[in-house]
Amino acid sequence: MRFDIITLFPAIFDGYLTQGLLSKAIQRDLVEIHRHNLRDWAPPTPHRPVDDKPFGGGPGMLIQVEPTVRCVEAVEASLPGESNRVVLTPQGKRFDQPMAEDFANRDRLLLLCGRYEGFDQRVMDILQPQEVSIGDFVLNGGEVAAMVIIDAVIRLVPGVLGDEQSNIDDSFSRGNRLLEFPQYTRPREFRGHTVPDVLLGGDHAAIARWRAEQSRRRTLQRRRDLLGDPQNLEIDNLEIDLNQTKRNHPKSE
Ligand code: JQB
Repeated sequence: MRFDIITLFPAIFDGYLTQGLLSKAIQRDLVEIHRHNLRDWAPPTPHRPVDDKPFGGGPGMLIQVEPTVRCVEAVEASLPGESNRVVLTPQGKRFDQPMAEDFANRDRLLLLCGRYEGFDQRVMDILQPQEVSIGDFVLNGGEVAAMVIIDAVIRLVPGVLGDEQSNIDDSFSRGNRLLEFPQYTRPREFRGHTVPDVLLGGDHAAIARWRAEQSRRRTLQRRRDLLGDPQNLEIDNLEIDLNQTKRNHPKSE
């Protein structure tokens, strides 16, 4: 799988590309990541400008359409086949595990990272990229979001992870997913905090039951929205909070 990243700050990716799973996947030729500095397509004046003030006024600067479109066209002209353009933006469709699965099935992804207040609208009108957001908060640019996308996608590329992970990822993307149960490793006791007895007993059926129950409880309490019918979410959360209050402060009833 090949990623092409268009950015004004290619060095932001340096550490991410040279550590851990991703650097191994690159060494093994399972993943290719190419960065393209948008500034290379700026006018050849001393300051190489790529941004300007918004028409109609308002704060900040926008990335201009001309260098962006020229950059994308130059990158795509150097490669065969489909490119799958994606722009990171707070206005985009929320990134989730099914979208990561979808991206992992493409040969190539072109990630457009903005800065300042984002791109001139004509970048979207002309290039028609898929507009994607990693969540409801405001970042300073698309680079961190692009790393999130790459991180979620490469672990779905065959061979990048050990095969044992694939089942977990599959069930997570199929929609009927639960939060993970708590896990423990050595030591068996630290500062009076012990490992639940059931995990030390060797009764594998009992362990499976305990883990399933923990997953169900956690999901109900923390992420009721994962279980369906978001209409009941507020009411359910209120009831859960009430029950917790009763459990933790029984005298307050
Ligand atoms: C500039 C970005 C995100 C890319 C994702 C997410 O876009 C803006 N609009 C108004 C003010 C500031 C910005 C900053 N900005 C390019 C750019 C933010 C992505 C971004 C994002 N994907 N939050 N923010 N989930």
